[in-house]
Amino acid sequence: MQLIGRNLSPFVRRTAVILKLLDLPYEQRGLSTADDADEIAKINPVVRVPSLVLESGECLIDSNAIIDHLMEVGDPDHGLLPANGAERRAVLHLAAIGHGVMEKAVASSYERGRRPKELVYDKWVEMVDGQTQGGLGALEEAAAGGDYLHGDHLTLADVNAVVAYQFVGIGVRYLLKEEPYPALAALVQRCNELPAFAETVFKPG
Ligand SMILES: N[C@@H](CCC(=O)N[C@@H](CS)C(=O)NCC(=O)O)C(=O)O
Repeated sequence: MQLIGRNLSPFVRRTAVILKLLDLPYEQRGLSTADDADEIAKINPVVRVPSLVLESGECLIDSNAIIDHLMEVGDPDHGLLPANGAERRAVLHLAAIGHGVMEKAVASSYERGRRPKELVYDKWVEMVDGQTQGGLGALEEAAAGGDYLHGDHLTLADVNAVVAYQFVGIGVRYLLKEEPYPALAALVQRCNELPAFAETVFKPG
């Protein structure tokens, strides 16, 4: 399988973490939407990352669809995502908050980083930063309740939370300045001792 995109993207990184946690072999093609739009367009008409090209040649786009497939083929015991019922809903709920934090943090960094300064809409930045903080606050509350966000082992919820927090540390660093999410920061530190997280940390250059 070929994963398209760089781990700077939280959506790409969370996909890479899941691939590694499930021991699914893959190679990564580190294309960036800013520099390699023409190449990415050949794979995904919406020109976004991640995409996952399967051995069959099929191409999956969007990290949610990709991870849905990876769980189907690689997580038969439902370790990362419970099979059904309240447990599954709880993990998906927390995972969606983590994914939402990624989306809002990416929106904030695009608004500030990709526009000429005079065209940055400060009110919009304030709004998406507030949404990012709202999500991080909810994840902090869940992280403060135990070693994992939900239950007694690592799930998709933890993967998303860790990747989202670390992306905020890159793209919206000022939101973490006074270390306002200590339990989440501790979860990040613990998870980063696992190879799946450590090996996917974005390294510029
Ligand atoms: N919902 C998508 C979001 C993917 C996404 O926004 N990726 C960013 C990179 S961080 C991207 O491709 N941005 C370029 C664009 O949207 O134009 C997912 O979960 O995969």
